[in-house]
Amino acid sequence: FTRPIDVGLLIDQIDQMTQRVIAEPYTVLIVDDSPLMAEVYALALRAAGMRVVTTTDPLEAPMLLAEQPPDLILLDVYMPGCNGQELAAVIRQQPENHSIPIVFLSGETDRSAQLAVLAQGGDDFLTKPINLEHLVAAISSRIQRARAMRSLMVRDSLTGLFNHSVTQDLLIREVARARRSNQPLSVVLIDIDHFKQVNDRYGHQSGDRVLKSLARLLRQRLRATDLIGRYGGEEFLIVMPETRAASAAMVIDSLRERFAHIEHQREGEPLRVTFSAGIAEWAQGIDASGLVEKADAALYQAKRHGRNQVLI
Ligand code: GH3
Ligand code: MG
Ligand code: MG
Ligand code: MG
Repeated sequence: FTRPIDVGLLIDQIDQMTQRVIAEPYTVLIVDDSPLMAEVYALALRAAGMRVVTTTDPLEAPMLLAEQPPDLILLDVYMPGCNGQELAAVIRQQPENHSIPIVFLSGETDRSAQLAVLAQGGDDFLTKPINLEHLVAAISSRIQRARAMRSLMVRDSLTGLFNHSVTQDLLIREVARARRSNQPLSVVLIDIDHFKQVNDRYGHQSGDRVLKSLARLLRQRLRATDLIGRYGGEEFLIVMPETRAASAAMVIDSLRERFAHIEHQREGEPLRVTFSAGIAEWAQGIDASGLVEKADAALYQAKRHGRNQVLI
């Protein structure tokens, strides 16, 4: 080669490509008492690449929502048993459903009736008969914005990992789940070694690149069910459900080794960085903050014993 390959840039590009490819298809829940209408809308949305679940029974909707929260709910207004307006109010009672857009689709053309329905937590009111292209466009743009908004609220902008407060919420949820299911749960606290020196010697931008590359490594190598958060500046918290501390330690130690070998600097001085990690396993009587404290104590020991190591 006459020119060295810019590995960092290449990985960034591949990362962006795969993120685009593995981006989840939009999912829509259609609630309409007419099976024919439900199927017509579903066909149009599926043709546009969306995943669609339909039900003609409004009473079934809350259960479907709990099973798999959709990106958007397309809701008929006049249905026997429970109308769309009542259903929207019920859906909005659940905090986890607050950010799901609800779009009403109905033959109702009376303005004040439409507004009354929207007041129950709807985001838009489309009228039947509707042009299917219009339906697809209206739904995709709603979902696109809802996803962007959600991502802004839950993700750290530098690394794309969960931000501090979301990580904490997820940990609390997982501790409750472990308590209920009596399954093991491990928490890992990672802290980059001598990171201040990295910034001082190589500049803040290089430091940022190191943070991104660690985030990328964690995302690529951990399980889809592991929750990865940027807990502080150069601290990462990983929640590993159904995992014992010993197996968490094995996984994290192999990541530690892999990370330590990454050549971060592209030109000028070579730059290698290490991290230390502390691990704690949930046990009866420990809450989320107690678990983080235990992981932090193990991390402190790892630092004290010379860094670049993983301790339980
Ligand atoms: P130790 O091995 O004991 O953890 O030493 P350390 O230098 O990593 O620890 P310290 O807490 O003293 O320094 C953390 C540094 O992380 C200081 C801060 O400037 C840097 N930092 C925090 N957030 C960011 C960031 O977003 N980007 C960059 N480049 N640096 C950051
Ligand atoms: Mg109807
Ligand atoms: Mg630190
Ligand atoms: Mg540090």
